[in-house]
Amino acid sequence: MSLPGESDTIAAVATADGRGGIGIVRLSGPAAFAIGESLAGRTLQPRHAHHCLIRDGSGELLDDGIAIGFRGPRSFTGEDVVELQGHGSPVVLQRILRAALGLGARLARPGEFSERAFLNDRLDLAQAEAIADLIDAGTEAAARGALRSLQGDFSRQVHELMEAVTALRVYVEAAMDFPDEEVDFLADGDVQSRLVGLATMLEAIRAQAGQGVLLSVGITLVLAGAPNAGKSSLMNTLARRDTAIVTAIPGTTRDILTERIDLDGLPVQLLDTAGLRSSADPVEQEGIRRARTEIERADCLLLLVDATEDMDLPKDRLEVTRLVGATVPAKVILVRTKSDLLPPDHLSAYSGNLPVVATSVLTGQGLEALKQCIRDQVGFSADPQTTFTARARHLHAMDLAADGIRAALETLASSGAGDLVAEDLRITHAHLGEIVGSMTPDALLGRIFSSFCIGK
Ligand SMILES: Nc1nc2c(ncn2[C@@H]2O[C@H](COP(=O)(O)OP(=O)(O)OP(=O)(O)O)[C@@H](O)[C@H]2O)c(=O)[nH]1
Ligand SMILES: [Mg+2]
Repeated sequence: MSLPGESDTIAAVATADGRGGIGIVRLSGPAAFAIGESLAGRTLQPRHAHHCLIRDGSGELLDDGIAIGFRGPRSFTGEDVVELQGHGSPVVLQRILRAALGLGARLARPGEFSERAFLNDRLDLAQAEAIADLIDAGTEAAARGALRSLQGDFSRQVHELMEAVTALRVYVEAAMDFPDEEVDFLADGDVQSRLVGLATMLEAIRAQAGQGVLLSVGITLVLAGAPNAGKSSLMNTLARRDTAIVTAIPGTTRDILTERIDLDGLPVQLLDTAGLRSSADPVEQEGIRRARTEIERADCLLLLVDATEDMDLPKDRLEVTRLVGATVPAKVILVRTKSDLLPPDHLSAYSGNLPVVATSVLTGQGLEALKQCIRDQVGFSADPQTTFTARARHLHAMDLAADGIRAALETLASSGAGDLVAEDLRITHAHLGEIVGSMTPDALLGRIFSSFCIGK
């Protein structure tokens, strides 16, 4: 990983692959202005848009565009940055990029612009990750949440907690400077109640971040059941598209079909699968095998049963597992389909302990209830006004931080040794620091930024 101030100049196409109205080649590093000015054929006044003819090192005209320079540290990366806006043709942009490389720039690694912004303290790590989440946002709510993280809503709460941990550690360490009073000092209940306060604060942020992970990552929802149960019909209705073929012939769907849908802010990857039954047809067998693989990977499983023939409904998860012939780690919802075919109130009572919803794609009955049931089952209750996006690695760090606080409470109760309590708090602080990047090992940073795309 390069160090701030010592870096070479990097370049990449910053806009998406493919054709567009405009495309941008971005340069960052000590030679950004020299290279940018050479390409633009003129001096660049910082923060001014200059119309220019973009030429390569040998003077060949590449495009007619705009150049804008930003002097560090007041730039995205904190270094000198130049952006060349040309026409959005992959060929033109590659030629401009090649010309920049010919003038001494190096091709940026994935995420390297964001990495430099982080190393130069323009962003903390959670904010840098929010850039990737914003670009990848699958729903409007996810985009809003990522923007909140980028603005620092999440980081601020983590920093507040870190400060509270440090304050308590200083307090405990101060007590150790007065050995005669240490025991009384730690035993008077103040440290304990502050530790409990920290645990409560952490739990609240953890809960919010958990919603944030659902918001950015979303869930995989698998539709499964016997042939003809109405899986493909429900898929098409939820996706509002005629993705899957629907016929009255059992065994219509064989491949896995997927759609991304926005379930009131929750990004959902919806999978339609082959109807489960024993079949001699090798094509259908393969479809059923794939269906079972997806069932085992799902976050939430909708088990569809035709309401007109639902005599044998599974009572619990164990029976579901037997019925679908696969392990089911997911939350399960029983969906009794085609309820329009039964006279009102003719649906037999259900005596099992699985959540159950009766639906009809013809009348729309039960569809809102089903969506609500899915949100409840996966625990999605994000407030669209306040939720920020987060990642699984943040939750993990918070769990380790919570372990640290728990250990401090136990130490206090058992030995009352101030130095051990202080050490538990130091560990807690370090885990929280991993979220915002103040204590993050290089290897982890490398992994995080390399998952970004080039030009980000
Ligand atoms: N009346 C009524 N018919 C439905 C409903 N949903 C599905 N059907 C009918 O049931 C039949 C099977 O529907 P599909 O959606 O193809 O069922 P599937 O579970 O995907 O079937 P396979 O792909 O064969 O496993 C079709 O004739 C549908 O029109 C419903 O809510 N009401
Ligand atoms: Mg089908």
